[in-house]
Amino acid sequence: MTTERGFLGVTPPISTAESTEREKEVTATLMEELRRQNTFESVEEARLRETVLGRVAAAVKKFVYEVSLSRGLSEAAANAAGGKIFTFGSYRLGVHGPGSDIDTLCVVPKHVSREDFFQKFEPMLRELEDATEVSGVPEAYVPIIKTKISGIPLDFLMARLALSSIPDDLSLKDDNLLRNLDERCVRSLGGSRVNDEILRLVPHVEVYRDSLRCIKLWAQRRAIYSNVNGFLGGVAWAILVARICQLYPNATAGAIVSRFFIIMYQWSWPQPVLLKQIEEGPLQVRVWNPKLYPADRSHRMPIITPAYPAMCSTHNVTASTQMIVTEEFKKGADIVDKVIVGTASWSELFQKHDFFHKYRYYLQVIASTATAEAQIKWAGTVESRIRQLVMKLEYVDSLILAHPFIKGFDQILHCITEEEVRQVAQGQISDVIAKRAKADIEGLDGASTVYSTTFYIGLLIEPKPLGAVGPRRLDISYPTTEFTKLVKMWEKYDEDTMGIVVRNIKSSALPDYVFDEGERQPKQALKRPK
Ligand code: 3AT
Ligand code: MN
Ligand code: MN
Repeated sequence: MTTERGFLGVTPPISTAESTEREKEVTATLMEELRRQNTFESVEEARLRETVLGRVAAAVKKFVYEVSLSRGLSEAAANAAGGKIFTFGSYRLGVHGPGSDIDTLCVVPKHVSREDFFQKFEPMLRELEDATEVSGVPEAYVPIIKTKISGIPLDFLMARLALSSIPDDLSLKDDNLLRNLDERCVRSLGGSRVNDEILRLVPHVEVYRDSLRCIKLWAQRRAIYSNVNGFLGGVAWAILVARICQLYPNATAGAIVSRFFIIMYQWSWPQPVLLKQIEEGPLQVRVWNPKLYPADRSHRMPIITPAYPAMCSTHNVTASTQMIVTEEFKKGADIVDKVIVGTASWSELFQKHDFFHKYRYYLQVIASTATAEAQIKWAGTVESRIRQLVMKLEYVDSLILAHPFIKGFDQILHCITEEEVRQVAQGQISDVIAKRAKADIEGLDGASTVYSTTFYIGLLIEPKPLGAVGPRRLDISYPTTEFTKLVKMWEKYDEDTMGIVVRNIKSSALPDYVFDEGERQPKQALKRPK
């Protein structure tokens, strides 16, 4: 599928050549490696997903029907009101793995409300056979119901259109559908509209899928797959790979992947990555435009979503994360070059990151509370602010790079004294405390459980100037104080139950839990002679 100009994208392709024999060979070995890495689900799981989706589609229709009747519609009108599901996310793109969720948007007619979705549809889901873990978050920025049906995780979003019925052949492509909708509905429609548009804008969906599967696995292994932490999230990776597919419309996946690394390494940021020209539309909402908006001008690696309203999917990238991602593009390019000439295998591309071996100093950001529920929210809030800390650290003299790790580490610690609680919140966790079980503190006076999540930031410090004496002093008190002040400004922050501590540690003080078994070099043992 191409446009009237004969190509997809904002420029003509770089090459329309077919892949060479060698590129076809490496594509075959790439697919073998992706299978070996367990990125594909089984045939049984694929079938189960389809069955589950069939049941979900029927449940949505039943939901719309019942709400319609309760609003006084006739039996016939209630039946005609319809209701349709659209999948998005990795399942829709066809790049999901075993255990991935199915992101599902439920589209309902105008007489069905968001309250109905949480008050009627959510209980209906609970009633479904094999449904477990149904939990709605109506107050979220994008309201969501998370659930598991027959073991398959599903995320449900909801959009109410300004239509009296939702026919089975409805498409969400028309921008005019967004008119007069609630903002939450516009946001909920976004994921699905972006995915559908990407699939329309790539020359060969199969090649695109295989290439994206490879890049997603690589980005996860290299710990640069995360939107909150200032790296690239799923949508951004999906757009980047789609752009390379546009530039080489007849290439096989192995060739696409090899071009991907070199083109992304050499990209002249902040020139944006676009899959099509940015369009205006019917809403009073901002469309990404660096000429008009200073905030958009500050985007370092803009990767723009293709559906109206165009948005930057990489708003969180900082100077540090840009350097890290760029370095990974370079490493990827070198490996793929070797794969093509036959001196390396694809498995090298998927080597685990070396974040916890790379730096001499790390910051620990420790968020803690007294309950599991509070911890999810508090840790999430702290995590979403870590990029602010990274940006402040970038201004510190002699700090070259502040490298945030893409996930936090959760611990549940059972303390028997106030003093222990205090220590744990500070990140001083003795073996005794770490090993204590819940049963050990049951019934003890003054005992309590602490939930903690620790985030890590690697610090790359300029080498000492030649001839300088004494250790280089790194003063990070200002950024860390400012950061703790900032997170405490959260509207639900509670001084009595929520802890936040930032501390600087040497790499030798990293806890064992950040390493896989056998990964840690036995350096510490050497340091402590008996
Ligand atoms: P998985 O295979 O599921 O890991 P995915 O790309 O499908 O990969 P998600 O299910 O996390 O990833 O996200 C799918 C889309 O849902 C991406 C984004 O448009 C939207 N999304 C993800 N997380 C959130 C969130 N917290 N709030 C709103 N939308 C979200
Ligand atoms: Mn998903
Ligand atoms: Mn999801």
